[in-house]
Amino acid sequence: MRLRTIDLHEIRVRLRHPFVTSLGRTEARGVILVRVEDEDGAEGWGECTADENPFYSEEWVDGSWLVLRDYLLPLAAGKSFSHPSELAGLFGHIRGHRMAKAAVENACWHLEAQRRGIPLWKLLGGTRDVIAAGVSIGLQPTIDELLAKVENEIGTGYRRVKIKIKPGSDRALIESVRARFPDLPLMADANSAYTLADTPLFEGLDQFGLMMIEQPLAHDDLFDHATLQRGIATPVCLDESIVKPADAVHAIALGACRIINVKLGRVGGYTSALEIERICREAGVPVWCGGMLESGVGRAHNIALSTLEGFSLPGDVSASARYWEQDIIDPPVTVTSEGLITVPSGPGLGFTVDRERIEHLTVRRESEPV
Ligand code: OSB
Ligand code: MG
Repeated sequence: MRLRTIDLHEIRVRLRHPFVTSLGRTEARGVILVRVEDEDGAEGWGECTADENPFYSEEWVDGSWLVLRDYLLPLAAGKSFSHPSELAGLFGHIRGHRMAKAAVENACWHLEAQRRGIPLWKLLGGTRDVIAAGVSIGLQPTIDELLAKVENEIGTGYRRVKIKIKPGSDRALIESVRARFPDLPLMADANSAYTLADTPLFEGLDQFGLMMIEQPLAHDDLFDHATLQRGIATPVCLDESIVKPADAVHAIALGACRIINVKLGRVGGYTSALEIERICREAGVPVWCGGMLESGVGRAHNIALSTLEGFSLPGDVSASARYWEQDIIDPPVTVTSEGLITVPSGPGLGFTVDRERIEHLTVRRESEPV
């Protein structure tokens, strides 16, 4: 493929419901979409999963926009590639900015699948034609509202529920959900809100049979997570701490976690995500696909990633309707009453990207023609 054009669109979309975590509150998202087109007119789409603020990671929408506009687009435009994995090497001398890099690299994977006329998930080496969906439920104003949300999601069919916790809103939430739903596959995500001084709290959670506790400690730590994991029975799952394959190697060697959440943006794109999946599969560490409140483009990429063999646990990939009044792909992502997402069999992402809707929502654009 030779990239003839790369376009950036920033769309602004309101969430149907605010999403609250220990990091803050999200009511709307600015989503950067990358569109690549090759000389034959084939196209691919990628989504930058950076949030509006640098709270979950160092990246944020305005910073990603600049690094895309001033570095990544000029580097990639006009270049020829025999495989989309070559993008990772092209961007290698630029430190960090993984969500921005992933948006371009993933768009090129989509483009390559389009060129070959095959589903992207098959190009990736995926083996599932159906994936198990889970939900991530944000902090709610009251425990009763949380219980109602959980009940509603289970009623829709979701197979596993993750709830957000933060200091002061932790044990009581888990205790209440567990008491009401004794057999529910349940987990909690702290988004780095605790320290080793909170070890007694985590010891106390062992009795609730959580599938895992996600990212309890600092976003850039492995060592303290290893100390915590040695002291508790509940598996630790790392999210923020794993941004590249070497982190997965080190986390496993240290015993810092027993499960890893893989997010395409956080780890810098498919090449890195595939490597992490392989490392974990060979070490017997299950992985699952995390979410970043994606629009349809990012959501469709998450479905493709989730078809890989190592993704043996339900992820945070759920229906478009949980987030958006109207998604930017057609059809929107839906979930069966058994909590499953059928992987599309068509070429590329297997969904149509709704150009008209994207134009309507666009608040900023940039184009690198050649
Ligand atoms: O920690 O997994 C997280 C959303 C934004 C940033 C970080 C996280 C999340 C979620 C939501 O948990 C997952 C989703 O529903 O997309
Ligand atoms: Mg998380």
